Amino acid sequence: MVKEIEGHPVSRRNFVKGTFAGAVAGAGVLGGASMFGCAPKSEEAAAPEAAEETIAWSQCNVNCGGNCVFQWHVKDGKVQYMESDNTGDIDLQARACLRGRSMRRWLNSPDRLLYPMKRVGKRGEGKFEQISWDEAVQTIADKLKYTIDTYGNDAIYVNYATGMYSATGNPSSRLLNLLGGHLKRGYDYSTNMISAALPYMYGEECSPYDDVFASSMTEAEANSDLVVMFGNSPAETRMGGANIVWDFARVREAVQGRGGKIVNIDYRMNESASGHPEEWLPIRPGTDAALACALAHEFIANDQVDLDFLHTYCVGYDEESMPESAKGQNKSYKDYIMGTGYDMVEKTPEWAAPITQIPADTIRQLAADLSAAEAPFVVQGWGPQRHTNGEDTCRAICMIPVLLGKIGLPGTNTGQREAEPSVSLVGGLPSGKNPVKARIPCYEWLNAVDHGKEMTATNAGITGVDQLSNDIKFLWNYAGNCITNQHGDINKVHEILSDESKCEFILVWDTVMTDSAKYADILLPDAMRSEQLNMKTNGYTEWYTGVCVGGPAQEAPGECRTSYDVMADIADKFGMKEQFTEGKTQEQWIQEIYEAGAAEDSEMPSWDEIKAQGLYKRALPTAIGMKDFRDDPVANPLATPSGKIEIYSEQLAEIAATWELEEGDAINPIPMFFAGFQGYGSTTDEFPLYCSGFHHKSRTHSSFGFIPELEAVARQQLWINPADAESRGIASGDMCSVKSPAGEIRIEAKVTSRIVPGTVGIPQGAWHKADMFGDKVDKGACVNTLTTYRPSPLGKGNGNAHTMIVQVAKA
Ligand SMILES: Nc1nc2c(c(=O)[nH]1)N[C@H]1C(S)=C(S)[C@@H](COP(=O)(O)OP(=O)(O)OC[C@H]3O[C@@H](n4cnc5c(=O)[nH]c(N)nc54)[C@H](O)[C@@H]3O)O[C@H]1N2
Ligand SMILES: Nc1nc2c(c(=O)[nH]1)N[C@H]1C(S)=C(S)[C@@H](COP(=O)(O)OP(=O)(O)OC[C@H]3O[C@@H](n4cnc5c(=O)[nH]c(N)nc54)[C@H](O)[C@@H]3O)O[C@H]1N2
Ligand code: SF4
Ligand SMILES: [Mo]
Repeated sequence: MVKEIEGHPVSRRNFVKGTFAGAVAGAGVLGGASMFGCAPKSEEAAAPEAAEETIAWSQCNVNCGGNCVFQWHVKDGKVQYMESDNTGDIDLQARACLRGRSMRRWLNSPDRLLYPMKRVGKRGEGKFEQISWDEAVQTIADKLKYTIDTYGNDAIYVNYATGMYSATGNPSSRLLNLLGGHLKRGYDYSTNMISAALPYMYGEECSPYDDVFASSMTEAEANSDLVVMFGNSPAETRMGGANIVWDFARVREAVQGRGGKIVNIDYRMNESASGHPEEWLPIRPGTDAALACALAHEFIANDQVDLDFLHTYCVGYDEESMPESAKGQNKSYKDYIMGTGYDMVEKTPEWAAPITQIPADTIRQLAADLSAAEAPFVVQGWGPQRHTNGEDTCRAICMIPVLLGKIGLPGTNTGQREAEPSVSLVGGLPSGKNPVKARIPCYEWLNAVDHGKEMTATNAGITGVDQLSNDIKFLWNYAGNCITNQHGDINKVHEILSDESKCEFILVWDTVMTDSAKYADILLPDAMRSEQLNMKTNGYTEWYTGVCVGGPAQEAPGECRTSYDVMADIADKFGMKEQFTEGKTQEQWIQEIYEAGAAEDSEMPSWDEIKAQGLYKRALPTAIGMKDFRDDPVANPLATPSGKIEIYSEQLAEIAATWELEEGDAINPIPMFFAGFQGYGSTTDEFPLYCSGFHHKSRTHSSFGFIPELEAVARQQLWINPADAESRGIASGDMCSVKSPAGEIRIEAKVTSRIVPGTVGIPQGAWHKADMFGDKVDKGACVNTLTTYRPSPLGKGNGNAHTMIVQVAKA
């Protein structure tokens, strides 16, 4: 007997047995819930011959945070069509967006990799030859052994890769740790700058993915009267039912319903503001800190700061609250803003207007609205921090609620991204212990290939050791496209990886022939998660926590195998198969991992029950960031040296004094406006336009980028303002050349006043398509052909991902 579980009908069974209609009857009515790809259920046709069908549950395992639910309808061993989540409360349905709904096209794509291959052309040329699994496994084992014997385990590096999230998803570390470990990696490509900087202000436990330091959107919905969003577009980056786009629609309704408003600050009118143009506050990219400083100026000049809060909860606002080491030097935040310290420039709205392109009066109005709001909910996406000055920008935005003392209270937020609680119901395959001490910031891998042994703690943010003792010689790349496409400066990557004496061996393991795959020495085909038993707890939705178990829906094509089995075979070459598998199949591991999770949580169904019902989920409570600290700062201090919010960080001052930085870079102890490399003021006659990026609806990064139907829905286009287009004779639909100091792309123009003049915008993740042995012009319009490889000052991250200078011409 399957027990009654909240949000899930008891009648669900794996086998539909002709009761198809009855089985979904408990699913609820979906009226009006069709926004952003969450299609109403009525659009999903019932199976014509339901009696012969089975349902296999699975999930979308790419990295957009949703992990939305699939119900594959299977007949004769082949997927017929997909239904998404139609179970339980309609507010808790993890319904797939259009990308997830195109997953069948991925599974059945003619572009699938079908067998192991070895490279026969030059790196980057894309010429491969089929080999046997045994040859592939033997070659990898031989190269691993050679690398370990010749250089040591710290010459092996597992590249950052986010293509596939699943409980048994990526056992690479488990395997390599058995062999003595591998060079470690820190940060990620999503949040590198904010992850590096914000802990200096809010404490080292502060994570960009939690509900302790950030409030949930549901809190804004319940209590806020003003939502101010910096570079945050849930309608693009948090699509699908398992994400917050639906909640965001409810936030708007609730906030406006109580007479409040939404302000969406972005260099383009993003999809979240589209249809609500009055909400858009256009800003030049990379200048949010200048806006934040001018707002601060207004709060201070008009006596609107919460001095009690600043003196009780914070360090460094004014002279009185400065740490001893920095007293008497005019180094406080207030000194910076009011022009009595640092650059001695007063950060008035008139100062900020030409930098931000926002009129001074508009800045004054926003300051007045913020200080008048009872519960301002200030929230930043990760767009503003993905800039060369992102480390200052993210802290500068957080200063807004700090100055107003609107933190830890109902309806407020800390200035971070909305909470993304990782309430994992189940864990993953244990990865064991990695004995290698050295760790590099993940974006530094290319430098570590090129000149790893020169990299130190103070010139490259190396931790664990003072200096690397090896260059990277073996690059292991599973389920990622960050060798080229998603990294930065693809032309530079090509140059460094072409020299086979540097990185001697590259393993790429994917499901399709990506641009990164062209650099592989051995290229392995993977079975998709819908082609094996899959289990995944919820993504980073704040809505619900859940777990989905099911599959395979159909057999993997060609010679595709599960990576677990292949890694067990690699372990076998070292006589370590038993240690790798512990005598268990992948299925047995999944059951064990599930049962360990269920043992901790009395509400979770049993293994037999979850196998029968596929999905278990429940709502999460709303969160108010830093509530405990606000309630009692003595009992619940922050994990900063002072236990308080550090507006001035002595640790950052120390780093600034001791690290070796690239010319023009800076690390600042207080959050300042600092233009950054290729930022404001850096355009030239040759490159007179700013250029920035954004995450696009038709792809998850480069994933789904080969599916023509999705490209047709939301095309890869250059956003350009009419003022910039007309002077260049460019009309919508024209093919353009975009050149940066790093490279050149071809892209179709979208002439629109939805972007600020002087800046062009390019959706990130398009597939790089260039003749790397010819003109290198990228006809696929990958933004990373244009980015310069320059790790950010503090976190050594991909700040350049959204900061570029370019010229545009009709091609
Ligand atoms: N300029 C610029 N660059 C960026 C960004 C930006 O905004 N601007 N964004 C950055 C961010 S935030 C991120 S997270 C990274 C993401 O970069 P990546 O982690 O490289 O993400 P994807 O491009 O989605 O690549 C995932 C790969 O996994 C493969 N894959 C999917 N399923 C499976 C599977 O089951 N098995 C295997 N073996 N492979 C599978 C897909 O085919 C795809 O090639 O990109 C970063 N790069
Ligand atoms: N559809 C889709 N969804 C995704 C992904 C995807 O590739 N496609 N990727 C997923 C992943 S791994 C991540 S990390 C997240 C990324 O989530 P984010 O990092 O938040 O996404 P971005 O699109 O880079 O930036 C958000 C918004 O900031 C704007 N922006 C860029 N620079 C600036 C700036 O300097 N100032 C201001 N005010 N605005 C700016 C952009 O135009 C965009 O509208 O999205 C996730 N969701
Ligand atoms: S791409 Fe993201 S939102 Fe779309 S179905 Fe997959 S997990 Fe859900
Ligand atoms: Mo990301």
